[in-house]
Amino acid sequence: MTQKNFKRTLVTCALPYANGPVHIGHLAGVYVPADIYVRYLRLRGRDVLYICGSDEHGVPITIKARQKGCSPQDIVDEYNALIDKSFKALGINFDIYGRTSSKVHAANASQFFRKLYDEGKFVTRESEQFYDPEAKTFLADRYIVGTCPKCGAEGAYGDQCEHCGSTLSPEELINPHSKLSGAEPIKKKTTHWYLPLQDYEQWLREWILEGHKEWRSNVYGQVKSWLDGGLQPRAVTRDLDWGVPVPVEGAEGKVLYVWFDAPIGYISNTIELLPNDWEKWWKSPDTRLVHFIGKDNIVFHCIVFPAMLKAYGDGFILPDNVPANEFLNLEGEKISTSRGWAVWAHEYVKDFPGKEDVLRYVLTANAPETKDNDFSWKEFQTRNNSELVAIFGNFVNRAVVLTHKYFGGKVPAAGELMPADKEVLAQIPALRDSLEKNIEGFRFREALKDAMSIARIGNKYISDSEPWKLAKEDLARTGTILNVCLQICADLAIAFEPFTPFACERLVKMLNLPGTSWEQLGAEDIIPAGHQLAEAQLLFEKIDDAAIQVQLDRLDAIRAAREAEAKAALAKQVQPQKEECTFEEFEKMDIRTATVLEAERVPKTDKLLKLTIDTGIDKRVIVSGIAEYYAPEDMVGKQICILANLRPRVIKGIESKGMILMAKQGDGSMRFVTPQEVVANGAVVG
Ligand code: B3M
Ligand code: ZN
Repeated sequence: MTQKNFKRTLVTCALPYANGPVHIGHLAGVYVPADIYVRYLRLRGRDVLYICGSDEHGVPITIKARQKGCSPQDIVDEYNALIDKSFKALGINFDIYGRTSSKVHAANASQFFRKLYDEGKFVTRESEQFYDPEAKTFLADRYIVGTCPKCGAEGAYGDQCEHCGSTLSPEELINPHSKLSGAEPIKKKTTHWYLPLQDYEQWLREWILEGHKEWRSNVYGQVKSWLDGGLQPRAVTRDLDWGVPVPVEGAEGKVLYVWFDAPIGYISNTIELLPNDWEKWWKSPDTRLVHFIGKDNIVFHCIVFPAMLKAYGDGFILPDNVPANEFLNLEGEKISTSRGWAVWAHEYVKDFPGKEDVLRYVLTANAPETKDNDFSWKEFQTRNNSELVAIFGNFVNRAVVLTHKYFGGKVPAAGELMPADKEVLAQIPALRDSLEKNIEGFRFREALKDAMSIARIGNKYISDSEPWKLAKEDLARTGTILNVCLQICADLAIAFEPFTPFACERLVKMLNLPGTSWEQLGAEDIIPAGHQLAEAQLLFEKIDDAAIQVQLDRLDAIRAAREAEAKAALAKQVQPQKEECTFEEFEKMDIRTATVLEAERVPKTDKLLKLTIDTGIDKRVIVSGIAEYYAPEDMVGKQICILANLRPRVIKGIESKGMILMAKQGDGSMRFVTPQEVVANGAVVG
């Protein structure tokens, strides 16, 4: 189905979890592409509804609340406001930015569940879940902590060890205990409701694999592999005290599973916005529903939510397309809210005031539409300086400044057009057609290239025509050239509006236009001769190295802190005890105190020190791999413990008689062992 078969378009954006700010990964993955699409449809005069809102339930929010010592409501209130503000600052203006902690949503999600429950669309299952006997509550995996069985790190969660990244189950944890009370979790029976997804498998195959072959290959492929893998019943309730209560007698302490509740939030937010008119958006075949999401949400938007809508019936429409993006990385590393490795939208807006368009532009230019991609601050600076400033901005500035200089700011008459003029103008309609095809096809990177081609054409035309030279001898020809340039400036104000709305607003003001419409794009006389332009103003400003360095330093500090934390965690890791030995075996070892008399590095090695020591028995040389941890001068005069009767070995040509006893931590770092007080050299350690 194409856009043309529908009377209206309902665009939803994945509801961001209200347990942290939005970052450039969210923007590149979901919100900037969606905004480009909605702005374009509106430019085309299409009837669009643009829905989003905070996803305010789920375990991570309750964990964050515990960490901050506040309520989950406090958490979602804080981040709902911050996220809403961030979107608006970036020109992402939903028709409603709602929230799933709203009363409208609670009522709507409850009735949605209850209808499926009453019509027997769920199956129940009894299972054993971990339960905290002291806090008297069931424990989600994240609420169970213990020692990681893989790396020995403390504080591993029941579902994952954040130190070594291993996926775990609570049963695998060593010494598992509840984050709530510290008690050891016990298993307790609990009943939950499940949506039997397998019952919808054939229908999903027909609807998607047969009916939507036009979906992006990453989406289509993921759906196909889920279906080929066989669908399983999916839990739609959880034992939690934060969420929409399960509206069934005897279900106290149970709430709707966040991924059951959240997609219903799209409908709730529409009801909140249009209480008397929402059904024409959600229940009419004339509405085209498009879900903008990241790839990690494909199964919920292409399988679970459609199955829920199918089960509910009542005429709910299904998504006509789900253009899911892949992931954006940051400076070559995965963006991570929990590890703070991100560029936060609200911080960007503060650090780069007036450059909101630049972020939209760069995130579109390198959008992860078909594969994961990377954001680097250097590329951000380069694209701004060499594309937006040097081409788009520079072209517009020259056209407007020269019109003020030679024609008092009035659009000069377009005399007879030369072949070069016609050739330039003739390229715009084709670029408009390509723009339309690419945006309608959710290929926003390609669409941005089309828009940028218009700027490149204009910039080349004015550079080749050199009106600033021509003006002295042929003002009429100069006027024709500038007239052509100003038409192209108007084209840019239209073509770039979905991508860089703030700059286009300024450009429309500079051209003193009452407004623009998509139909004007590519026309030859958008701005009539004699039209008075407003004063020239820079559309974009260069970004200097210092501003970029501030961002890079911030990331370096995050990386350093993370490495220090990982090193500290590693240092705490304890080697498992070796196998038993007999006292007789121990007695063979002759451990003595000794004092270092001289110390020097072993040439051509990084790790070795040559120590001359007084063992109380004799003076001898020991070669030891401690140069990474001790400078030679720091060792002189120190009292150490040595294994005196270790068979001598030749190391790097030096005979080493004995071994220094070192305390080696999990991260490999070493400290030499020394008596708490100085004792006589040769004292027997045992
Ligand atoms: N809250 C966002 C995420 O998985 C999730 C989307 C819900 S859309 C109904 O990052
Ligand atoms: Zn681990």
